[in-house]
Amino acid sequence: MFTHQPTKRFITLGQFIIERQSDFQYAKGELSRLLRDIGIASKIVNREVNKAGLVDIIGDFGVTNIQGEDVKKLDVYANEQFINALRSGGECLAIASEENEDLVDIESEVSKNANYVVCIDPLDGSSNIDVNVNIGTIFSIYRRKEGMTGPTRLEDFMQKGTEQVAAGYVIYGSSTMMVYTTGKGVNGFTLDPSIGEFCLSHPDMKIPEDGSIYSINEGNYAHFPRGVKDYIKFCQVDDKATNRPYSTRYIGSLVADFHRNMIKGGIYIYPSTGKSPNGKLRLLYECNPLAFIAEQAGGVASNGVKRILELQPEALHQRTPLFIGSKKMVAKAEELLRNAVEKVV
Ligand code: AHM
Ligand code: MG
Repeated sequence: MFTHQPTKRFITLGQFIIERQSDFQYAKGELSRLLRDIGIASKIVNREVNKAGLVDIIGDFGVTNIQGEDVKKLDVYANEQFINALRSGGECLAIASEENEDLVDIESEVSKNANYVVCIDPLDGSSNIDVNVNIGTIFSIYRRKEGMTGPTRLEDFMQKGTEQVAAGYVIYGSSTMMVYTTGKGVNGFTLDPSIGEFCLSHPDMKIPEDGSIYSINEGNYAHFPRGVKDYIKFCQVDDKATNRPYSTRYIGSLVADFHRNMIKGGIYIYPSTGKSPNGKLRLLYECNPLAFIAEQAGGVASNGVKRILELQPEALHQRTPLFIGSKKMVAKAEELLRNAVEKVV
């Protein structure tokens, strides 16, 4: 006898965003449309990332971005896609992008009444583009500051991470995923290439409280502060009871390292170094969005002393050290940093 098996219901990103719209206090659909626009642009970027080895789209573009790094063609392409999507969507007033020194003002008729600004790293992990290793997109969304009218100003972007209304990342990997939060937990969507839709695959993501993976570029060891060196030694000690030595995993793409640690438990560190006292990573479009996601998933993000989300931004491309991931691991790193400072005093 034939018994009807109910088919498992697929929830697409678009459906999910609409279902959850009322979670958000300004539930007018504007934020939903912004997230949808970012989702669409990321599918276009994904298509190009996937054929990066086939067409002449990889390789240096021949210009240097404001961070002094070589810009790859794909970075430029991704930047344009996200800006275009946000421009035509009508909900975004201005964008702060890793690829643009100044704010990108969206001067379009459709967006003149928009209420949101977006910070974005369109293609993070750029050194991995030409070697077929995971790269990602990171984004953060803020509502314009209360009472601000007229053209966008820098102040619209100088808001603490605690003010983010949404943040997320896209990982272009063995499969492509979008993970985001609007402050009510974290959900992950995997792109089903057969239907061209992101489908809910990782509902209510949680970072394990503890882990046994540490991710840091140990090549810079000699330049690390004492406390970071102490933490690395702690990770390497043989101690069965605490699962040590931990494993080291470092892809060199923040999104990929963070995503793995989200799922398996772990810590990602980019500390200050002798050469770069504020580390390498940017507060607005790398650290704040991932810190929001980490906290929403039960993890922690700090600059070693203070919660990332409470840092007051002072410049668009400001950098900060980052310690992010499983609660217990970040707490231990902070403890050793404190101890090292006390020893010196
Ligand atoms: P990018 O935005 O220019 O790609 O730089 C950020 C990347 C992160 O994805 C990654 O974690 C880090 O830089 C790697 O830096 P390093 O090569 O110094 O370890
Ligand atoms: Mg980056």
